[in-house]
Amino acid sequence: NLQLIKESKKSSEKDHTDHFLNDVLTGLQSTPKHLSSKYFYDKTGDELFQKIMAMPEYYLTRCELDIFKNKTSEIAKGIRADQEPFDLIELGAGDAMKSTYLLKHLSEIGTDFTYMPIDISGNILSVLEKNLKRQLPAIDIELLEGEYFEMLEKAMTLSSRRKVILFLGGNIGNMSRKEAEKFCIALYQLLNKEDIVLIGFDLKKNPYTVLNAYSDKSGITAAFNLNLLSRINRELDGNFNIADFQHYESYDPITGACKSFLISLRDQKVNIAGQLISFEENEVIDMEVSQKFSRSEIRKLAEKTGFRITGEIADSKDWFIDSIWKV
Ligand code: AVJ
Repeated sequence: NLQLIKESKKSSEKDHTDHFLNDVLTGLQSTPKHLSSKYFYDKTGDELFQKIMAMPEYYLTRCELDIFKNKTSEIAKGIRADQEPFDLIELGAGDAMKSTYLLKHLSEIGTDFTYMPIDISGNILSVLEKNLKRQLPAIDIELLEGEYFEMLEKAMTLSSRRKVILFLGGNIGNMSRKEAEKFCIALYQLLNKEDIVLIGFDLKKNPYTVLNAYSDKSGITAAFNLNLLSRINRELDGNFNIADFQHYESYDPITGACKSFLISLRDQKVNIAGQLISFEENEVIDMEVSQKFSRSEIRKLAEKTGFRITGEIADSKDWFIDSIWKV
């Protein structure tokens, strides 16, 4: 009852490297320079992100864990678990630490479903697989390794039941406002009218609380960003000198954009797969956005993209919400 699905191996590994190289070169040849945070998650990146989730400053995971631990039956009711049968698809499942509480609850109440976690990191999916085999050996699982939409389309062909989509952790915050709208519209078009989406949003709060979560004193978030340069060195034959770059975090409490940058500490040239990229001293690479939302911004996003909000589950601090959307 467990299966791993990805594109056929031989062609896909080369395609992934080509795609990665192309994105990196395009991003670093643009003004301003940028890299995509979706590439943070190789094995080292996965390990650093697990360390981030354990940091005292990084409240997001604890808040959403509070929801999944203590409001599990509210979630089950929100996704109408006891109504018609469904399959559960999770976008960016990671190690599935939070969703495991829901999975446990669903199997306890005798729900028949297949769990389909999607993640770009094959490494974290094998961690997830190990955890679930130990904790919930009876559950049907289809591991889907790849990008959100490619694998969502695959999941649609594998499942003949109603769909419940989990998109947790504030992962939607890694998209720009435009990208988030496009994403939600595409999701709406893919789904059927009985399907439900549960999306996690990190709420706007004291700006220091947000800023500290992404600029920890121990330097783990800095290492998480710098690891992408190391990954480029490893996988794309780059020669970044990591010590010549410094992490910088900013938070704009009006727009809710928490942004990560890497600053070039000197004039330098970096070689990536034979291409030279020039950096000026103090030039930055735009690395990641982690968008924070107000409730009215969430409402606008749902309305603009066709969804109807049918519920909202907040943590006890009211810092994070899982919003339930119907097609
Ligand atoms: C995994 C996207 C939810 O944006 O909060 C953590 C990634 N980046 N610290 C986030 C992240 C820096 C995280 N998400």
